[in-house]
Amino acid sequence: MEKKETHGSSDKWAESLQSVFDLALENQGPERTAQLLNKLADRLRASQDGLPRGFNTPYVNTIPPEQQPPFPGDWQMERRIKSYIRWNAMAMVVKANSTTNVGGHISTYASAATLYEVGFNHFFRGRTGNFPGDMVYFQGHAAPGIYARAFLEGRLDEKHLQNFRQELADGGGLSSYPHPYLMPEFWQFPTVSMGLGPLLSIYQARFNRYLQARGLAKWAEEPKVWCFVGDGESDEPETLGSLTLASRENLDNLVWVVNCNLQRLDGPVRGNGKIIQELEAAFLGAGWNVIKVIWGSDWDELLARDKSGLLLKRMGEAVDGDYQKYSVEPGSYTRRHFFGKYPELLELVNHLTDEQIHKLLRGGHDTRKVYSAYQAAMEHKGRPTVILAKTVKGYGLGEAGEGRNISHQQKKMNEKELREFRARFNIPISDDVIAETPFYRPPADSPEAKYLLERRKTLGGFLPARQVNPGSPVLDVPKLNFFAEFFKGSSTGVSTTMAFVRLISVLLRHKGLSRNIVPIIPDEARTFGLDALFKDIGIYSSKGQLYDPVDSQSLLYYNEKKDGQILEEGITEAGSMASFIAAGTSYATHGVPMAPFYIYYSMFGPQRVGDLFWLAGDIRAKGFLLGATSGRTTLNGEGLQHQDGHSLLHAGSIPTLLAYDPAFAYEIAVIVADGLRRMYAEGEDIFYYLTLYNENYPMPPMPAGVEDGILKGLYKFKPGPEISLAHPMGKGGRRPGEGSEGLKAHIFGSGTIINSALRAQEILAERYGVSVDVWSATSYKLLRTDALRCKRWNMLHPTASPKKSYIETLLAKEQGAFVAVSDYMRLVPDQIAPWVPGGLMTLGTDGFGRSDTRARLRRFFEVDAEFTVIATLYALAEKGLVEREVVTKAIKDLGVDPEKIQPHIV
Ligand SMILES: Cc1ncc(C[n+]2csc(CCOP(=O)(O)OP(=O)(O)O)c2C)c(N)n1
Ligand SMILES: [Mg+2]
Repeated sequence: MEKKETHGSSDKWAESLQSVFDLALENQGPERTAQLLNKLADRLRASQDGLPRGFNTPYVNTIPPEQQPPFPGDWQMERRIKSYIRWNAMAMVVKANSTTNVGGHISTYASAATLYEVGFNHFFRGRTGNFPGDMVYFQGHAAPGIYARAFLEGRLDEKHLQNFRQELADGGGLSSYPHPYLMPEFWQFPTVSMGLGPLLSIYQARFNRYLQARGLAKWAEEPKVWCFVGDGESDEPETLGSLTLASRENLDNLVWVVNCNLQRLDGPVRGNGKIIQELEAAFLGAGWNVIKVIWGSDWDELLARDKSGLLLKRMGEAVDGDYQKYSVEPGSYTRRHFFGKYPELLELVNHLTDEQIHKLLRGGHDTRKVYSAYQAAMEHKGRPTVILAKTVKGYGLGEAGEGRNISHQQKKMNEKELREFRARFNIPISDDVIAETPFYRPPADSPEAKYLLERRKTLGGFLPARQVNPGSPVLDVPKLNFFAEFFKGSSTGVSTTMAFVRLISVLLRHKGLSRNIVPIIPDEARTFGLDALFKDIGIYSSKGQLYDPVDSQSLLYYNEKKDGQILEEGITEAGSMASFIAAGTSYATHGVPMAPFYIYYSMFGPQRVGDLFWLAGDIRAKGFLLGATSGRTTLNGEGLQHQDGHSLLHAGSIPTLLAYDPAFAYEIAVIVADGLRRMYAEGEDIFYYLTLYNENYPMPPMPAGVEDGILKGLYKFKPGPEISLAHPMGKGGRRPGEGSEGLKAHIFGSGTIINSALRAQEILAERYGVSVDVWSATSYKLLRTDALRCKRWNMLHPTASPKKSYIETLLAKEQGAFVAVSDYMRLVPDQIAPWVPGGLMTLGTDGFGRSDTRARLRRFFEVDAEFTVIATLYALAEKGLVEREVVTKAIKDLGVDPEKIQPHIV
């Protein structure tokens, strides 16, 4: 009785507050009313410590039962199909681990099965005609479930499943996770490096809009980008880092489903809190449409009878650690500890047995609840949607790992556990074979097989499927002579960065290619001089330009346009890489090849977002990465954090990335022209990394016949002079009786530091009587790869006539000492040392950078002309070709302090 009164009076309170609210709204307007409400809410929070500060709604489903749309499918049929998939997903992991220890995950898919199956049966659309298909980012560790479905669909056979995680087995196998590089006709998006899938999905959805705005993609219905995210994965900064881009850009073509099974690998995601509430606040704050799917249908009736709001209160009180426990313990535990906290709640569940309490479903396992959420997400306009679905990790595994902290690592099941699993999901497998965990596929003429295929047919075909149509347009790429102006050279000083900017503006005038170029910049256009493009091609902005830019009178004004071509990403190298990847894979995802040119501070490339570089290789992205302000000594003034002397090592580690360190404008032109040809005319799945420097110097004309050498990594740029034997050093330096030919050496220079080599060439000729050939080493990585290829072949064909690598052939007849100098660590040129006749003396910029001028930095790092001279003389002395005293004298003459600090610390 008393309870009723309280309840009744709280209704009255609600009515009074409502009428005051209505009055305020009418008289004061929405803005002032909001201010007043905020003030009051602040007072309330101040008086009640612990009240959520952010945006939160109660811990119940966002969509009340009365607003659920009717479920259009046959849910029992779908349950059976899902059960078979569950079984096969489990069986493939258990089987693989019965004979090997290759690992795999059972519990992730077990918790997500309904989330995926509702998508497969009702929402995910395949590629048809102009429609590129919905783009679905599957949680990497859920891969067994996706394979198991493809098996039921008849796309994979038993052999594939049998060889899960055994790709090198006879006949091939399935890759552990989604890797387009390994399964190029199946997986579209790599996701297993957690956080990257969510980030990529935002930029993919944005890139879809970009393509459409520029008239490069047309579709009757817009594809949706679906991204499945782990609740533990939400701790990765990449996951939540770009949420506001999605809302700012009104990406209602984007749907995230966060599988909130409350667990990650080691234990609970938020044992002492609630991950769903925490994420809700973050997403609402970021402007997303949030749909919570917490409770299954069984709870509807309980909530409807909860007039006092106590159940709601209890739901809000219990923390995730409690909820995890309820999934593991029997129903009696939940009755006692969850409902039992308030006697009224015990009454509420009086009619339920312990078994029924244990089976009260979580929202993410309820097909109808999940369907309602997806349908609402499909219909939502104006904002991206996130669905926060509560599930149980390892759902259905029972004692083998349901809800347990070890669930994630569970890979084996004993016979008893297998029997329980079979019984729970009604899998038609007999006792005599169950221990072998056989796969089960319903016969082709069974209602399940027909239903499954019919659903996919209606939705436009299978998924995931990566398709590169042989007929998809290749680009009309420019021929080499299109770049003629770069081959002439220029007497005025320009940097390779300026040369590149010039090159891209020339490319933007090429009829066949111009529209497909995507310049990408993370707020550095003005640093690199790319602001010259603002006016001509504009910066993409879905809103156009709603204001008059302050610099509208200037030539380089900040020009935003709805069909702008530049992706100016702001200060996010990760976001820019995500755009690079979306653009660089557009040939596959959209059948529209795009050529991204992403230019950035080289130090903030692979060092900052290296995993995205790696992923770009996996996903077979094409395009050009341009590490500008490259080199440890060329970027003067900046210092330790900005001066890059090692990105070429990172780049060298990515198998399909061609890494170049060009010195001259014509080299850039040759490399870009060939890259465009290989990627966009020949269809090779490779991408390019070029260093660009910001030091100005005259660009020489291209010597004849060097194109091949530029592309392969080394060519002779400037042969040394004939040295008269009358030169004082000609005799004085050389050891007596060492023959009559002049002293000879070779210096390999890269990037801007080739100038140290060229100055050293002069000094060595004039003062020391050494004739030096200066070579431009454009790619040590490519030289090494080629040399290794030959060496390996020779090892495996020991009696055949040995193959000679490019570098060996090139240097076979060269005499004297070999020295390499670059603005990168010594390890970069050291890569080719084994194939250089007589070894390679390397100079490089090992160590932390410093703020200073170029000249001082080069002396400090020992890559200036003087050090190059000393190194060359020393290399000659080591070969016994000059006296050691000559080196000592040079050190003195050239003003080098032999006791100077060594930049390389350890
Ligand atoms: C960047 C990165 N760090 C660590 C891992 C290793 N890892 C794989 S799964 C996992 C736990 C996943 O938890 P959650 O995101 O909640 O997914 P669930 O399996 O629970 O659905 C971890 C730590 C990874 N794959 N990527
Ligand atoms: Mg989890």
